[in-house]
Amino acid sequence: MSDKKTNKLNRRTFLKIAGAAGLVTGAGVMMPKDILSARPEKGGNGKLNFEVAPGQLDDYYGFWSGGHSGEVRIVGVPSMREIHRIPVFNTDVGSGWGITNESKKLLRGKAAGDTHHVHGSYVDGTYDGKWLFVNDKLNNRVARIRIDYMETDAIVDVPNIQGAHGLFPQRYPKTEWVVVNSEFQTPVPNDESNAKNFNNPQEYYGMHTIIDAERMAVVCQVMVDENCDLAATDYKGKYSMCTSYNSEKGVTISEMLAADFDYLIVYNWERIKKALAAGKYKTINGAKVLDGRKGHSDLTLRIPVPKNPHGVNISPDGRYAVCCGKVSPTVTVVELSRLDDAFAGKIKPEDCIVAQPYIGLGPLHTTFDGRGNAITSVFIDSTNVKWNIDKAIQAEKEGEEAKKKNPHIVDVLDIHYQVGHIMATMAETKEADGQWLVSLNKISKDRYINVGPLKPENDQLSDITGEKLRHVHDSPTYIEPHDCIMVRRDIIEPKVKHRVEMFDHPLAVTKSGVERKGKDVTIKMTANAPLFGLQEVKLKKGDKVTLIVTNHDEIVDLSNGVAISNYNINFVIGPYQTKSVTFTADKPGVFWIYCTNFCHALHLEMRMRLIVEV
Ligand code: RUQ
Ligand code: CA
Repeated sequence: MSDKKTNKLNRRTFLKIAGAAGLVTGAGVMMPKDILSARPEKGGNGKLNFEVAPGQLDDYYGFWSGGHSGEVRIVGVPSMREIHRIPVFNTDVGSGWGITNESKKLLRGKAAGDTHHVHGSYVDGTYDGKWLFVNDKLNNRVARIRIDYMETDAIVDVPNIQGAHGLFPQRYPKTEWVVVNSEFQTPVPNDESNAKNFNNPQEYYGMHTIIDAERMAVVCQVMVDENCDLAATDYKGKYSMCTSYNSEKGVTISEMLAADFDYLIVYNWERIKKALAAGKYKTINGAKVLDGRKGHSDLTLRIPVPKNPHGVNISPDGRYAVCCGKVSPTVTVVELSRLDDAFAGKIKPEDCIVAQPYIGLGPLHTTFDGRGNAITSVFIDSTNVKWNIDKAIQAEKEGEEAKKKNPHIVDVLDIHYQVGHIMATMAETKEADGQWLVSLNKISKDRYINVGPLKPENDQLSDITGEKLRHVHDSPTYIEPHDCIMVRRDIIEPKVKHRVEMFDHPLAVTKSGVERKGKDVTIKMTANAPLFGLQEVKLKKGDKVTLIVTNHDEIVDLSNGVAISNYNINFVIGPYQTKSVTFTADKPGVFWIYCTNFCHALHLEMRMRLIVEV
């Protein structure tokens, strides 16, 4: 193997020749997809073509939260093919997430999580294709994913909260803040210094936390008596909000259901900024905590909503917040232009409500088609209900008789079964385009071949371009997608790189070698299929070893795996990527380091010895 280049696969040789001929450039690589991607014309009128034929590409990037798998997934829409997984709050042996030093530095010892809400960063009310943000309900963190590499690049721990749930980025003028809610109330602080309140639920509080998107650090927390469930921001950069279902401060189900009303709580950003500037906060566990409690504060406004409400979603024209009643069969429509007057005390909070139409049993979340219609998921009925916002408001004006006829209901679609979130394409932006709807159903029962007691969830795709919702496709998903967004391909695709910038990683290796300082050994190594930059490394038992590997292969889609036999180490590096691991060479013997990610006709020969001497 004197000249490894002569041993490359034919395709690679071709690509290299093509590169020399100028077809492959540093700036952009011509991929076969540019030739094959054209999908047939959009159908419309309820006749969209959902088939993505071999070689064709999807029209939308779907970003799915993976629930208690702790990850984020990329799903192509409308094919519903799972295209990629982005590890976040989990351990992923496929990529080495939770194994490499780079990922461990972000995870700080917590490689388990529970993601619920993925949202993109915004400029002027629509996605800018820069970041995704996702919550971890388990360990109370927020992660940021950089879209160019589709990798988690920052994780912030949020103090003073539990049940980090609803998350939403600022939509206007751009995402500087991201809000995250605490679904569970706890003592604040929740440690021995406050032990007197452990058994006193009246002294448990919720928090609406504001995070700086650029720095990924907590800006402040607004403390409230209630719990803070789902989150939303308006389209003007003035308000964020949360639903609360436990205004009772209950600690049992029956206590949490005692009241007929809970709240949509609105947070006034201008007043929050002023209170911060005026120093009106207490610093608790490093976070500036503002008092947003009823009767203590002008930072918050409470709009009463029946009963144990869940989702809150803003219509794409920025006019309405739609709150789902969950235990009430209604949704509550709040007109956002009235909030200024309500905060100024000119009208009562409940005067912001402009409609409260009947939807069905167990309304949870609402999405929008951008043509004045809302679609609400109804858990107990197992339906997606399409309804017209203007008609609901009109009937409310006309009174009870008009309301009884339910003039707002456009269509009711049965789903299979028990829907949580639903989302339409681009629906959380001002560019909602009303093409596709995904119903993230919690239960699949009989929809797939039986795989044992633990069955997949069932994501159902509907064409929403016509008057009626047209269900076209079922897609099983691994436990458990909670929520998703679907972003037009032209927003995301130009931002996504085929290879990383090699020197983004400060330790990128250009020359292989071993450095020793006493018992500390650093192995620097290149990988270029089918060769590691070293053929063997000799260690002494007890050495503390850091192995840094950089993939030097310039070919797009040529990744290398680095696995150390019997040392429980395995990670993968994409083109120009660097990752490192640190371990103690505690087992003497000969251990093969080998490539796990098929890379070459001589992939199996891509291995080297680690010799741990006594
Ligand atoms: S919640 S089923 Cu975690 Cu988004 Cu509503
Ligand atoms: Ca309640």
